[in-house]
Amino acid sequence: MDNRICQLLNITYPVFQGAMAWVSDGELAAAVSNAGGLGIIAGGNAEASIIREEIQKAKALTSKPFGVNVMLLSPYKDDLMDLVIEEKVACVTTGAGNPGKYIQRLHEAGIKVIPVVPSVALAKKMERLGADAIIAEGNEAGGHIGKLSTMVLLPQVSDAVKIPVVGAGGIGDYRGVDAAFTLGAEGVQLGTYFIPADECRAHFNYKKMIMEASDIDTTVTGRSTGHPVQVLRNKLSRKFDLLEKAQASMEELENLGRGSLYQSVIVGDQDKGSFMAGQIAGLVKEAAPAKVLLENLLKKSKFIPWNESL
Ligand code: TUI
Repeated sequence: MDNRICQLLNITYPVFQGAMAWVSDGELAAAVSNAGGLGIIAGGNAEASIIREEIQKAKALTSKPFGVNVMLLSPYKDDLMDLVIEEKVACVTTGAGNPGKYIQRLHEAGIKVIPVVPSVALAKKMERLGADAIIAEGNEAGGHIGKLSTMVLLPQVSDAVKIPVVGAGGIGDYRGVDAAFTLGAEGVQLGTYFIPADECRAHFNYKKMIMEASDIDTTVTGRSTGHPVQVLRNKLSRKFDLLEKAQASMEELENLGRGSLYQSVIVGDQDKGSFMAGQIAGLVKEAAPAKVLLENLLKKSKFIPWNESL
């Protein structure tokens, strides 16, 4: 495909599997990369030794490029940056902060740097500091979100920078893909869409909750903490709401959140888990191998045609 994201990363389709803490491990990332997209291992809040194993798993499962996401609120972010340089991964995406101080070192190691940005200002700053591309993620996305929706963020970011822009947040089928391209994107990133993938480790209850979600089943918790997080509504999200309305302390809210991703992704506890998901969950109905999900995403797309022979 004549596409700058494909050329930059040496991939077949400009489709990223968004990083999801605990969910996107080496196996899911390798499956998406093998299908021609870019799989991304989520660093989350994990220690470097855990992510090293996932990188090695991915390397054993694919010879195609894949990425690692470094979440910049992680206490282990510096260790993870050292790790990706040592392991020479193809690409690093970042979230929840400004990765400026790492860009030069990553480039010296031959690693492409693609930060997630929630605003035009940060997009311009990232371009100035040498980012290879950026991901403009709207607040339809799951997990930690910015202020603006994809519909308004993407065209403004696309106009503001010359580097290629990947659209994210709210994409769940070929219409979303083509809408993102119409708004100026040269690639797309989807997270929630890949949760039901056969190669995805998420507990069956998590997959089922995504596939059974309706249009209004997500909510945003944590607004009062300055770190809003989009999740499926459940007992835990309602507890969060109540605590926030009662103006609970940061410490109380942190205590409630602690371990909640382990509870959702690994244990599958529908009450105690934090089931991070994008607003598009209501459209996500299909469980299949990642390759089939990618084919079904693209086969009707006018902008990223699926190629049967690849
Ligand atoms: O990072 C994400 N999604 C995430 S991170 C995460 S872990 C977490 N859990 C609880 C609270 C906070 C984080 C779960 N999901 N998406 C990318 C993203 N980046 N969304 C928003 C941003 C962002 C926000 C501010 C990027 C840069 C930024 O810059 C601020 C600055 O320092 O200039």
